Amino acid sequence: MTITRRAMLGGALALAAGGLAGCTAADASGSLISVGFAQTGAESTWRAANTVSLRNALSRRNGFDLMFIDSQGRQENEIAAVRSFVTRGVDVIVLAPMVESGWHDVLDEARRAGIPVVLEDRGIDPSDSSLYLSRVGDDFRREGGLAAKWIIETAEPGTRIVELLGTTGSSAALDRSAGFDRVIAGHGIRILDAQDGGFTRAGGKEVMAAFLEKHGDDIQLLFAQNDDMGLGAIEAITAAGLEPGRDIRIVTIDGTRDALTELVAGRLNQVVQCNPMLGPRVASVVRAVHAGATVQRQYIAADRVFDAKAAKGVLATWPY
Ligand code: GZL
Repeated sequence: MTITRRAMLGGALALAAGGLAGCTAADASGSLISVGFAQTGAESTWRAANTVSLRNALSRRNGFDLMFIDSQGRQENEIAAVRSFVTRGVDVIVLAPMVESGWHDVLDEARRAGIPVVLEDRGIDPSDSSLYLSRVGDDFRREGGLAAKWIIETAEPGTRIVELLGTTGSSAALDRSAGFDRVIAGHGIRILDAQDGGFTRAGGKEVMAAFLEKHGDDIQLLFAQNDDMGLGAIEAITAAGLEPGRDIRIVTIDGTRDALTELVAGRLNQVVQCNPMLGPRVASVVRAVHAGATVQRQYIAADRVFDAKAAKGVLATWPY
């Protein structure tokens, strides 16, 4: 993930200037870069870590004047937040789009106002791709494929699974499903059920309880599209008198500390990382965009997979 040399040099010069001006790294003109950041909400542990990473990186000390709006899980709030940033005339807008659709009008307003948009985390409808300059995030298709790869490597053909899906219409859920379905196809894995658990712990617990009610002992394995839904499912599986990780094996995505802890305890069986620590890269892209430098269309974070042994090795110092 590299930005153009000119942009990096520009950033370095700005940082140097800022350093001389009393620990605030302003831009070349000596002023702060005003950034409006519209976040989806606080639906999961991953989201909380993502918000901390961006707020720390887009700090005053780093040369930014940050306006942060938590959209409380409602797209209408997120659209209103972007519109308010346009009205205020911020220098750059950072958007974590809750779902892929519905962004054309408000992002077109930003374009007409001459305000560049950078996406962080999820993506938007490809037909609107001209309305943002760059996306900083993770490869959701790869994550879904890695979850499926673990299943076909460790489960017999005919294994019966259920899926806890992320927020309907979000690129994270759509692309994880696309990656999972592509890899799992043709291996005789039977998908009994799949339902939106909203990426929340409560949603995972509620939907898993309903799956157990409906399918009972038929369920042999769970794929949860994020850790928090998987952690909620552990509660439901335990309440049903079954042993999570043994009676029902579980693979999740995110790589949060709580999930790695459950992995070591044997209540989860595999965790695919989705790195939330996107702040430093978002800050460098915003700085480059503000300096008029060219940036890549996307910057994809490196993700890895964890089994219990790998989790044990990192847990003591794991950052989120
Ligand atoms: C993925 C992100 C997803 C996480 C969830 O990048 O959009 O949203 O997997 C979070 O935990 O709520």
